[in-house]
Amino acid sequence: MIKLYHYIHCPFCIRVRMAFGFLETKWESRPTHYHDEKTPLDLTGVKMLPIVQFEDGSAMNESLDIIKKIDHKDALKNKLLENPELKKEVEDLLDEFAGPVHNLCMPYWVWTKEFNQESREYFQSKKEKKRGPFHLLVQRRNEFFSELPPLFEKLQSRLEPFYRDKEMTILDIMVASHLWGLYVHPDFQFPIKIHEYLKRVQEQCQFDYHEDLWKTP
Ligand SMILES: N[C@@H](CCC(=O)N[C@@H](CS)C(=O)NCC(=O)O)C(=O)O
Repeated sequence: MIKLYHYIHCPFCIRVRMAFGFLETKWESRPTHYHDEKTPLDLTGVKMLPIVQFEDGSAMNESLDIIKKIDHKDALKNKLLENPELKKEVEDLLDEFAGPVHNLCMPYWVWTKEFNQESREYFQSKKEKKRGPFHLLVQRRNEFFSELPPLFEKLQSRLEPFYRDKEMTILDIMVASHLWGLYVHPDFQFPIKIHEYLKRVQEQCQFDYHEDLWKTP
């Protein structure tokens, strides 16, 4: 069976989990600790997840390449990403979301069951180098939340009801996986149309974020 090495919170890893669900591909889950450098380095030579390992032992990374490879019939319309304008439009939107979403989520993700003390310290020290101390990010959370509404409006204007499409595509996996992390905030409410959109994607992918949470060794 195909094995997926992944971090529970990681949006790129969630992309692959969503694709497996949508494509009804059977897979073996290998939630991996963030400080575990050996596992990814042994598999691909790079400390980066997601990684899939196929039955023949070969392994690959890069979420979009993985999805393209497992989606034999192009059910997710991966070819849409060959349209440079559309690809840029989605990637630009994800880049705009990335700042506030990661500033809001990282200080909370580290306190979920996914992390132990060692992986928490590894993650925090790595991420704080770029973003500054987590406790200061938490203090600024209202500022980060206030950056989200115009981005949600932009996204909403493109939903038909999926991302510029009547059917679910790879673009919805890219968008939904990157927004999913915000559910870590119990007091945060997505605008209803965006919440409904995320639920539509979740249903199509039979996606259960918490399914693997308690499997992290
Ligand atoms: N372009 C890659 C990006 C994957 C990526 O950035 N993964 C992050 C986790 S979200 C990672 O493995 N980081 C390892 C580290 O920073 O130590 C993909 O689409 O798969």
